[in-house]
Amino acid sequence: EKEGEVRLEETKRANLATEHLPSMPRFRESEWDDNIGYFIKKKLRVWCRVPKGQWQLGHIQSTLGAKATVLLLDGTVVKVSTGELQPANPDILEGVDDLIQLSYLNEPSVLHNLQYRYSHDSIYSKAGPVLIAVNPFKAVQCYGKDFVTAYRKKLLNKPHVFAIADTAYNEMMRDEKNQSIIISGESGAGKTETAKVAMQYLAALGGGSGGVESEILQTSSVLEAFGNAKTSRNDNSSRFSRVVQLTHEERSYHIFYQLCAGAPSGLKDRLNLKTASVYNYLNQSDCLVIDDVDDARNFQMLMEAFDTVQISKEDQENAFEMLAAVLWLGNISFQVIDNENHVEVVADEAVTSAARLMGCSTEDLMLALSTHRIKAGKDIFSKKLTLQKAIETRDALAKFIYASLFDWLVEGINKLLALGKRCTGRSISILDIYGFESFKKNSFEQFCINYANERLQQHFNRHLFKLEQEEYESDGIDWTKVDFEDNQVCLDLVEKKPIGLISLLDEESNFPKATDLTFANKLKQHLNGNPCFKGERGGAFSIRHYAGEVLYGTSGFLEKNRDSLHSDTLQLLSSCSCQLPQLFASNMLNQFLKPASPFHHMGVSDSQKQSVGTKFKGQLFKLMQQLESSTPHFIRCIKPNNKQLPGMFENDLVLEQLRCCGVLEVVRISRSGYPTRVTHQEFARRYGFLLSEDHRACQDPLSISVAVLQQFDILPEMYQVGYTKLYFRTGQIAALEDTRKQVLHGTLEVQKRFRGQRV
Ligand code: AD9
Ligand code: MG
Repeated sequence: EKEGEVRLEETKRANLATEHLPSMPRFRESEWDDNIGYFIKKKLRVWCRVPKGQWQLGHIQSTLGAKATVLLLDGTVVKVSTGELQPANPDILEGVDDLIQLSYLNEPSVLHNLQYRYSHDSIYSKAGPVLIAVNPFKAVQCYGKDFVTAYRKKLLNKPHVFAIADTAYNEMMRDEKNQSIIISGESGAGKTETAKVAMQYLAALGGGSGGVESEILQTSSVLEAFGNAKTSRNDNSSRFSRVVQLTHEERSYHIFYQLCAGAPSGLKDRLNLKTASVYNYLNQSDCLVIDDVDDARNFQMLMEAFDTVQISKEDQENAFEMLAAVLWLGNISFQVIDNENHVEVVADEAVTSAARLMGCSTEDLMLALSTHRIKAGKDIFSKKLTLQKAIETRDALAKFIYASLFDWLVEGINKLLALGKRCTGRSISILDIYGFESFKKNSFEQFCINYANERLQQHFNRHLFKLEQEEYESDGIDWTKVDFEDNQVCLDLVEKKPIGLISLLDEESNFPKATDLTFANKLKQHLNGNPCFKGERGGAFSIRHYAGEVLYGTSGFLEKNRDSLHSDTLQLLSSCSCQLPQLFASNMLNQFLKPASPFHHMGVSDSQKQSVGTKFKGQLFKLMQQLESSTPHFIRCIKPNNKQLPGMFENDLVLEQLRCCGVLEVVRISRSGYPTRVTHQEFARRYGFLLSEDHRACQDPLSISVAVLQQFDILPEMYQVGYTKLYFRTGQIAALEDTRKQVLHGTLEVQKRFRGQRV
């Protein structure tokens, strides 16, 4: 009985080990069991998961039932369940450029290969069509002009961002089709740096006389000053909204600190600018400086970059005014005036400065921040705001101004770059997008991010599928024997109308009495039938994403989904004399107001406004349209450690990311087909000498290849013969390779070995 119990425990553990790895490539049970005997007989290396969860190399000595005795390389002998063993690749495959070349595409092999390369400063690898970039956290010598030239002239063919950019460029010219380079990965993985490397290459191609090289490269300096901030995971993180709220030890956008530290005194006076520590939006996180970063100096560099990208002095001044307005908005305070918590704005330096910088009267600003106009039937009346509502209104205004400023910058830069330049009408887009996230606590932000990644993953799968299909078909391979999965069910869960997650969220957000809990119940009621959805306790739910299951708490979902920018605020902005946000405010007002709307002069009916979720979905659809009309190139960035340190490769962390960014998925998809591909010539050259005498008559590569396959009795379902290549299921080449090595080392005689022997 005891024995039985132990077995059961063991099996459970083995199952657990695989259960949390949904997309892990694994042998089918029978396949690997068949192979274990072979591995013992041939003394082949295996990966063995030792009790602490790490993988180590060793040799299986014997097996008894589901247990194996393994001799590890360091001499220790361990007894493990066979579920803890995976086949290791032969030596010749050590550190291959492309993971798909590995005979065994299991977790430890993939990790080992990346780590091996990383330790040799080969930070780039391929997984089929995907480029994997592991963040070196140090300067790696592979980006100079010489490298650009070498990749341009195809003198180098090691995996590199340059190679991807070069392919994109060539395919754009050859096919006259737009291209996109899609870069994903988690915070600090190196997406933005990778995007810059790609731009460096493309800018160099477009360079020469009158080229836009330096302008293009300087745009990143401008965009980073306004779009990046220090976070706990990345000192230079690309962010979206963090104007009004900061987490401990994180900063707002670099530009605020640069402006406060570096503005010349004349500008400072005009903006009534103080030091960063004075402003609530900046001082709330106890983090005003970054080690080794000089904000004042960076401000000077930004001014130079501004000049390079030809933003006029006047526009620069406008932009700085808006920044100062945002800072002063954050210092506006409220006074409670009755016992219902209604407020008035405190008339102080903050509100007068903000109003002056925005170009409206102090009274108008005070009114907009403390009251809302409400429509009841045909009447409009004014309603005082509670403290909480007033703060929300103020912060929403600050965010809107900042967002408008950013949009304006991007628009300006795009105009400049397009101006009078040779424009062929074709483009290469570089997408630097936030990767899949799964924390202990996940909220609306993670939901949006993961939804976007789910869409991109579908795009990715379909592209991969198409590529594979094309290759198989063009080489005359039977395509029906390959299965692929899709993630449409998960996308339906989110998008379907009227009972997808976003629709249900919108419905509930418009319902005044709704709470996070009623929302959670609504989800359970409508979505429980979808296999990707599970209602959880405590108002939570989980979604089975392609990269694993994520638990979301509904707390805050409704509030975050409502757009808190009130129509009154928009109206105020469009009447201001400040240029930039005014422009965007009137655009937005126009969008909401249908020409014949009876409310034309009273502002937007707030129910006409799109929710954040729906807007996000719309933007995502637009992005997908753009991507779908282009040829994609994928780069997956990996962060090897959380300390931002060079030379440190943490297996678990990397594995998690490989799964989240779909690399294991690529590997799995490739495994589901015939991952090993060798041309007839290569195959004949490498293994032809193993043929026994009766086959020596074969001359051409194809017949030699087929003869080798027959002599080794490789099962017909394990390979297919194409017009130019041989296609093998996983593991087949490793066995051949092993025999080849033994023959070469003289440990095996060709003649004796090959009479009807099966590999
Ligand atoms: V975030 O989602 O925007 O927070 P990214 O964009 O993925 O993140 P980023 O490109 O900013 O990360 O890289 C983080 C840091 O890693 C950089 O500031 C560099 O210090 C470091 N890094 C990344 N890639 C390289 C590289 N190819 N060479 C050297 C690098 N250092
Ligand atoms: Mg970034």
